Amino acid sequence: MVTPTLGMRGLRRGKPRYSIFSLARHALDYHEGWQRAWRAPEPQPEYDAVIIGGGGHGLATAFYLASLHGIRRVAVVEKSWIGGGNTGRNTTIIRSNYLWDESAAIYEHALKLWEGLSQELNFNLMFSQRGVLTLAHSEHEMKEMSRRVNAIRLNGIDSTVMTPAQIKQLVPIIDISPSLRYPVMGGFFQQRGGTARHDAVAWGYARAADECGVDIIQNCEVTGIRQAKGAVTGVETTRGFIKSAKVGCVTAGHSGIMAAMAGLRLPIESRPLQALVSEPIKPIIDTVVMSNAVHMYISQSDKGELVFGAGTDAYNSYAQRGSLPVIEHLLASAVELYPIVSRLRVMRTWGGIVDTCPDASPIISTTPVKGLYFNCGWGTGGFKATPGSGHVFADLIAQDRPNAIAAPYTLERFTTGSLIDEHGAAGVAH
Ligand code: FAD
Ligand code: PYC
Repeated sequence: MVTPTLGMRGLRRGKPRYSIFSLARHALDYHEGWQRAWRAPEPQPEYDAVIIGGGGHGLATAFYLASLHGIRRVAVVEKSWIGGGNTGRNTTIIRSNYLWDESAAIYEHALKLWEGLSQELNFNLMFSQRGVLTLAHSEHEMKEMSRRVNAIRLNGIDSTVMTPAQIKQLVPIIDISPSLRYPVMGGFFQQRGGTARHDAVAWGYARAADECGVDIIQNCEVTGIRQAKGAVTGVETTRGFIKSAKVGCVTAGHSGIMAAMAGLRLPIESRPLQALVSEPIKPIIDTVVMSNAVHMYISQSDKGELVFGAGTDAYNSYAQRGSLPVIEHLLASAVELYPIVSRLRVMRTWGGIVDTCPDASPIISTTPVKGLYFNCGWGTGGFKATPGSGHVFADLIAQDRPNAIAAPYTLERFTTGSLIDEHGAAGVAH
């Protein structure tokens, strides 16, 4: 994978700047003299829109604001480095097999964008439609699976029910013996689902946004949201005040803190979510398998590491790490379902802070403060939504009203009661 400093602008315009010889030369020059893939500008005193949070969602929002809505005086303000939050910490599962129509609309919108995104950004996102299989381990899960697959198909989204024998054929390392604590009784498969390289998503959007004139300002923490007469006027940052009549907040696990800066309270809880990888090995699994009942999922990265994830830790926290019992539980389940795993060593574990709403669906909304918008609450499942989320949020910021896809996700649903309960679809990490 090329690093973001390699400078692929020449390639973007169809004029290759790097031949095989120059790549070889660069392998020896310790990355010296490489062109930056995006600028490192000083914050300007004023922008047409400020996006707080340089994760995938924030960067995508800025890109679509500039490229689709012609709002080019945009800053993305990131307190650390872009992609250093959940965007760079997730397990990269992409799928659109949700239960409710509202969810199908937004996640399928995102999946369709994923399908052309490497081309659109001219950045190899390593998007791989290797399929996502969700296992059923009980009679209850089998019934729930039928309901879910019918709903998914009614929305025109691909989903196939599989028997244990078919699952064994797809995933030879799985143990399907009926004596398991959580026996594999069946599963459903979305072939168009898969994975993508998470930090490439941040880099690809950053480079494309930068090319549209967006200022990406790293190491710049927002410490306050200024408002006057019920409207936002800008943000206080560790690098000074930045004036703007439109501020979009896309800070995932920190959204509650940002809302408090504006005197608002969001129906969100922030919790740690953990994942881990094994040492790298030769390819042994070429799809993604999720087990909601045991809160464990597995895939294999292109580097060969087995990627495992767990459910959330049960307590609220802003620490980007979780507890050992969750990892122990994850590994016990992994060893039981995939016995080969017992012979591997864990290479690293990490955590991110996920922002979860009571219905496990996101918030894409205006707020009582004019010009202040929130895009958050993606919880354990927002990576897959990145392009769709940025696309509809840019539209909301530009038009000051949600489009048809975003409309069900405004804050009003918490007063009207029109919740979109997706705990089941988000199940594996809950
Ligand atoms: P982030 O990438 O977290 O970006 C928010 C940014 O805001 C951060 O960079 C942060 O530094 C910045 N910020 C915060 N406060 C401030 C401030 N005051 N000033 C300036 N900047 C600020 N989703 C899936 O779809 N599939 C998966 O397989 C999956 N697996 C996951 C596994 C784990 C272990 C975790 C933690 C999450 C997983 N998710 C998954 C969820 C997914 O990662 C998130 O929903 C998604 O990445 C959120 O993207 P974002 O851009 O909104 O947030
Ligand atoms: O949303 O598919 C998902 C997911 C899997 C693991 C974490 N989130």
